[in-house]
Amino acid sequence: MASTQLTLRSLRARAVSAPMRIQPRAATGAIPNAALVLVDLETEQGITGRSYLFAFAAMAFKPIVDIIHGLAPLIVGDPVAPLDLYAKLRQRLTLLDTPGIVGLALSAIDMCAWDALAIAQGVPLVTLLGGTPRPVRAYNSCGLWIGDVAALPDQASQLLAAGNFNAIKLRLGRDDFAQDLAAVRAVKARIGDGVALMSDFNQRLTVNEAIRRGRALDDEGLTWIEEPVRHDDYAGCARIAAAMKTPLQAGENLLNPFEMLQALEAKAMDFVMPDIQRIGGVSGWLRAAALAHAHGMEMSSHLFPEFSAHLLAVTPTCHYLEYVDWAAPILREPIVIRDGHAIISSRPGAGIEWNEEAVARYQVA
Ligand code: SMN
Ligand code: MG
Repeated sequence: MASTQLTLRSLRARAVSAPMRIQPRAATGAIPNAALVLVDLETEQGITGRSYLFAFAAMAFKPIVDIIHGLAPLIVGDPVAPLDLYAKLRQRLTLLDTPGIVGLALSAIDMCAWDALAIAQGVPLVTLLGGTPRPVRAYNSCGLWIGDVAALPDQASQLLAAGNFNAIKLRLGRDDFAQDLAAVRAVKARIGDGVALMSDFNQRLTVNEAIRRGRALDDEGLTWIEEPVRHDDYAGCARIAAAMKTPLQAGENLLNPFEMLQALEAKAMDFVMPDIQRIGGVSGWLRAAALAHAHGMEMSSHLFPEFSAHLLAVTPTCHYLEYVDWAAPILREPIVIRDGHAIISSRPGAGIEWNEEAVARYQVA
């Protein structure tokens, strides 16, 4: 039986500002709401593919929405074939180039296209990609932000209990390293050695300071130290990775698989964690996964737990899914965590369906 070819009819992007249960405060500053752009790719056949992007700040809403709507006329009437759509748009955008907001838009279109294809086949995305739905090990990344150290142990216990997690992430990068160290020790004392504790500096340090802090943290039992310095300083990252025993984790800012290859070749990290909206959607992720495999390197995800669960399930060096609940308020069925693992639902596609009532409540003009 020949399957129906999908034809792209329209792209629709909407901005929503959703509430967060625990307000993030990384070394980069506070994030008051989840600034999301919801994308619907409609087909002539009535199937809709869906994805969302993190705009991170309200000021980015309009440019992202405008770019997505501006790209639509270039591909309306085309087959919903993600690699072809990307190749066509990439060629048309060569003079503008594609990092930044344009790249986010291309990733969103790619994710929507794969979602639509999986829905058309009536299978979860992971199945279309050649895998099977399976639980994916996750860490809870919804808290332990920069703030009062005394409050961290109780929050760590709460984060572990919500979903029976066995891994959580602590944010570091305070001006005073003594406070960072106190935070690590306070959380470790509460959770014990059987629980994985990740940490993230959000690019806050210089290379010398990162080496100093990294060595001082080496015997504290951290699973990884993430983004100690500017993400694109591959030589600096390589020096830091070589100087500490704790694995250096990075990758959320890699803009495509080519950048990832350069970072891998520069030995800029020990673990890698691409972000689906930057690395190039589902298609970019699969290419990145092949690179991580070739380098024998553990690969984790960054945000987007819904799509990332499907992708990690077909990633040869699958390590950890980063769990955040930031899109949960606007999703009909938020991803479920059971026994510290993300559960891939059996519904067709990537599992993104909007709770339209909530979307109407949080939509930004
Ligand atoms: C992060 C992501 C989103 C907001 C703040 C911090 C962080 C992570 O870099 O890895 O989760
Ligand atoms: Mg990070």
